Amino acid sequence: MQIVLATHNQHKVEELRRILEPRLPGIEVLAYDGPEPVESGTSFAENALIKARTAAAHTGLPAVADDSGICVDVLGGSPGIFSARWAGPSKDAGENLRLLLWQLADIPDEHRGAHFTCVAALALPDETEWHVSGEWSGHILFEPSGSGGFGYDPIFLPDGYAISAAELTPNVKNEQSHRARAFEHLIPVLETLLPA
Ligand code: ITT
Repeated sequence: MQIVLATHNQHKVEELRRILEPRLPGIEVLAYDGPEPVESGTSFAENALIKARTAAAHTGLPAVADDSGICVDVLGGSPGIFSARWAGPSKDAGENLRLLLWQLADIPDEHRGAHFTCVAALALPDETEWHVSGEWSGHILFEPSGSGGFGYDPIFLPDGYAISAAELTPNVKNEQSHRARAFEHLIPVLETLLPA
């Protein structure tokens, strides 16, 4: 059985392969290279479903998508679904996190709470759909630290850790993250719906 990962973000592909492949023996996880869907939804769930539906329709295979982002308490949950393009359409991770740090420059540590959210969606070619979510709580640092991970990881201090998400090993991030938590809920669905 094959499933397709409906993302153009190579970092997500790597993390999702590491999360899914050991748990789904017999299921081949393919990368998606079809048209990029327009993320016109107003929630993580809507956008995740748009991506999964688009890839399922294009490939004729079950498609799994991830819509994710960082939600900062003092910004009312922003950047949220706009995380990838927070500083503009180029999706430049460095510019995104510099803008966020600038916006939080005067905010003291105790008010820098934030969480990552991930909604994982599954769409089958017969139009059956499913979505589940996961969160990862922490704080926004005052400056970037670490070179692992991607996106906002260098400025995210996960609860329970004294190092940024970009300083965690991939194994630890892939056990703890919003993505790990969302897909932990999707794996039983995949096991039930998709014969190996
Ligand atoms: P696809 O839509 O093709 O999947 P994308 O990167 O545009 O790729 P999203 O619209 O879901 O995906 O935006 C996710 C953004 O949220 C991502 O680009 C990062 O800026 C941020 N993000 C999500 N998960 C993250 C993680 O684990 N670590 C750091 N930043 C993350």
